[in-house]
Amino acid sequence: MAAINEVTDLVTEDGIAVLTINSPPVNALSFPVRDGLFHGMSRAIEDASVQAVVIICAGRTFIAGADITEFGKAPRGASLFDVQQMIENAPKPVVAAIHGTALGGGLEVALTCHYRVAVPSAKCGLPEVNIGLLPGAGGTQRLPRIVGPERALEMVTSGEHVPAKQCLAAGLVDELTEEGKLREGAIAFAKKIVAEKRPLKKVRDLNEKVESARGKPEIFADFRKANAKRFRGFMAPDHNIRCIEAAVNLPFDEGMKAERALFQELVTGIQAKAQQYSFFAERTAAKIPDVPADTPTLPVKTLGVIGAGTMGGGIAMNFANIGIPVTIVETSQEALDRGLATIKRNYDNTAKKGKLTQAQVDERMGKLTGTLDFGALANVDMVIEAVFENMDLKKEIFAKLDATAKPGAILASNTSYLDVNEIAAATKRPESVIGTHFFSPANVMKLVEVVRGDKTSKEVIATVMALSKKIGKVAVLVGVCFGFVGNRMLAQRQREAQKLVLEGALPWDIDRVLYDFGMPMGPFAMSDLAGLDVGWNKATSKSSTLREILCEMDRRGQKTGAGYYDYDAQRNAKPSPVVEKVIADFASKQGINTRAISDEEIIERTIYPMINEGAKILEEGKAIRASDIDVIWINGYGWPVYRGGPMFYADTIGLPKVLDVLKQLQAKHGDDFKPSALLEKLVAEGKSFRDL
Ligand code: 3H9
Repeated sequence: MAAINEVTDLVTEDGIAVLTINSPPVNALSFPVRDGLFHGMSRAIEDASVQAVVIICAGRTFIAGADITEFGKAPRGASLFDVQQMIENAPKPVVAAIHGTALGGGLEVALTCHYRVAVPSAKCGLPEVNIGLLPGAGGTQRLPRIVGPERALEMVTSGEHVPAKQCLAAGLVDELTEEGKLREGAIAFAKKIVAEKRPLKKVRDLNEKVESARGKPEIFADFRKANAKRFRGFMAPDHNIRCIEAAVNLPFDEGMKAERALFQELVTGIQAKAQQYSFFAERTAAKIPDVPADTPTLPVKTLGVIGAGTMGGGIAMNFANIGIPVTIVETSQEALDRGLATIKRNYDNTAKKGKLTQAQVDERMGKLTGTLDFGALANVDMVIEAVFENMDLKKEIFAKLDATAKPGAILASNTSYLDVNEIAAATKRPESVIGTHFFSPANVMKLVEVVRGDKTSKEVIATVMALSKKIGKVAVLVGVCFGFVGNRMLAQRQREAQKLVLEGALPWDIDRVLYDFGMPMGPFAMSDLAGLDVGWNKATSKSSTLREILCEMDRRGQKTGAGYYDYDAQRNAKPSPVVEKVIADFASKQGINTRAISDEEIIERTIYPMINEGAKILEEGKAIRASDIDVIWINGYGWPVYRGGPMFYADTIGLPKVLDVLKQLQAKHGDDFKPSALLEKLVAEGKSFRDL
């Protein structure tokens, strides 16, 4: 075996050169990998005894893309383009042997090979769009030449990882080899190519599929229209579409030039930076400084959930989905039946969309057991309590759990606000108690705030973080404080939105500004969706807030056909003249003079205090790092990923400006805007949140 460099080696067996890349964790196309490929290929080409070349990877995956950490740095060594030219123009067949995932630049390298083989478990995709980019190494020009422009549009704008069998059907892969025997399979395939004297197939020369789409601009217009909502605010999807258009309308080399120019626009822009930051932020959130990666974890093979309401049911589904049996405890048969029926309905709806088979629905439902017997929790490995937010009730439940659950069982609370230490103190085993704050709907939303109590053990933290990943969630560790990270910051925005309405901005103005900023909906549309009467009490309601007045008028949100907005039968919202009058009357009763409020002020009043609260959270050590806060906002509240999260956004505005605006707002509106000490310090030191 001859080492080409520290991450590649070349060995020739029976006339077939096998060029192996071994660059953990994901064989990304870093400078040494590119160099190794370049020199390995040139050696194999020069060697007259070599009849064909197989490019294969060691470790868990084929090349998973360009090395994202190299973007923005000075180029070094062989470029990806040089490598691809060398492969595509090789005078002997080159076969890509794919396992794991061939993604982005990885698939683009494979597409310059003359043939591709894969194991059945492999997947291929061009996921650049998810990091604000487009495939910039010919992917947008070669892919449609194999799969056709329509399928290519779908693939590059969704970034989906396409299973090998589908790749085979689409012609993206030429042959599947036996699982676990990729090397042997690829060598045998290469020998077959040589024996049969098959041509050196260059994807760039396959023009039939792109040519047949030429002169049909409706393909692109229709696609843009059908996906406008999905692409809202993002730059990358449209740039990807423009590249596929170029593939259809231009000769290959011209199309490559268009791809390059559009790639450059994206890679130098703020959206790509934000989306790449977010990619790494999500992975960094799993790293906890004092809970090292080798911390032992506890086995969680069975779960108990207390409460079959919306949250309890959604939480239970996450575990049933991965085959963990769940015991759901309720206090009344009626509530239990209702909860289980809701879960069944959710699964059935997913099945109707073709995303689950009936057998899968039955299997998952089969993992759920409902009971009224609290004692059924005696043997489970972990319990998640999901009853309503009442400290006395939670303490009572945890005391009972302490008496019931087996030693070492993890006792988790799904509280969204309450003090996990106080809950833990109701047991004699606070080291086993932790918060798992799921977001609603819990079977859909990706975020879990994992709340660390003062006494929570490291094993319990490590277990819950790993388990969250297993059920497909993004977990962020946070400390105990009212509302933890997400809801604590949200409270700032809600307070200001309510105040702004009395000062003259209408609910739909505020919602429009925040929607245009990229949020899924504004605070008033959100209240209407959730129901204005959550936490409202008719008996004690005294028309003392707008919300009370609206609830008293039976305008309780979408469910009553009216809230801040009026709704038609299809739940389409319309600004309400009634509400406008209610607001005007209430403001005048309060002696507030209304005024015109600009969109800019709406952003500053609602978002800057959130940033300030985020800084306080960091100051108090309730979040480990600024990027963790951003992960929470992107995955729990739909903050637009192309703006990177509130803390990243603050850095892009510049902290001196944020501080300055907060000071002005403090002078006008009081200490709700008092800048945090951390923000003052960072500005004084010329630093940003990312420097922390
Ligand atoms: C591109 O290719 C551009 C080209 O079109 C053209 C250029 C001209 N770079 O996710 P995991 C790290 S753009 C650097 O936890 P999994 C990751 O940070 C790229 N590092 O594992 C983590 O590090 P750590 C297009 C990368 O098994 C570790 O690897 N490709 C890269 O759950 C493990 O990652 C993509 O967008 C990278 N490209 O999932 C694919 N990828 O351990 C992005 C990963 O220190 N990657 N790392 O935290 C993925 O989707 C997933 O990582 C993958 C594995 C599915 C591969």
